[in-house]
Amino acid sequence: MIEYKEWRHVFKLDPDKNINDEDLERICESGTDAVIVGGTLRVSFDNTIDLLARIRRFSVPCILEVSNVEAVVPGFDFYFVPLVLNAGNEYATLHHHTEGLKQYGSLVKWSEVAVEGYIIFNPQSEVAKLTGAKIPKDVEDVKALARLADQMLKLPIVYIEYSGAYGDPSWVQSVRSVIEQAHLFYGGGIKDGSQAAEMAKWADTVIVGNIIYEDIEQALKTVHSVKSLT
Ligand code: 1GP
Repeated sequence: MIEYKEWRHVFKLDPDKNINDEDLERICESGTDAVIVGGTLRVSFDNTIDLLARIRRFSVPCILEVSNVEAVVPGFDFYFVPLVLNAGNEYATLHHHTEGLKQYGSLVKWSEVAVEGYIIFNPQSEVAKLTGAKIPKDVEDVKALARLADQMLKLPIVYIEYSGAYGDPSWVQSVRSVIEQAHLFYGGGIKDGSQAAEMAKWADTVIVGNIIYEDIEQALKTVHSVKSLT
């Protein structure tokens, strides 16, 4: 069983992006709590299984965030299934989840799966475009979505997704203030240790993605700055 509720810091690697062996080793051996494999575009079975095989040389827990049914690969330690709460197109109907269950429903080990209640904030992000996300306009929108995930749907995880843009810490604080049981992930635009630490004040776990590919040294510094918080 993966104890994701104890994680403070996670790296997210995108199967569609290139990372050399040395950088991958530094990420996996950085002291981060886990590595999530996930992306929005061009995530396939082949590029996902390739990345899993490379990460498996290290002992870090490795989790698949399922982006599409074709890219479901067995052999990960755990699976996160995003459910976009502010989707505005067919993603709001859970059509893709139902199609996935038609193919894999009888095979899934449910003790290895958790659903993430995604709230998408960055309108420029690929995931916002893909899901036609209705971006929260004010703090009341934000709190309502957090309560939808936490209290109405009782999802185990709320994921504040700013992918590609650094978010507003006061909105993360607002989500924190209404959550009663869910574990809170924050991801988006973290470029250095101080930003990671700022979001870690309110989020249970901060997720660091793009900066891995842009500035590996800064990416690595986020681990210590989050882990050294009391
Ligand atoms: C993306 O939340 C993660 O799904 C991390 O975002 O890539 O902007 O760090 P960044």
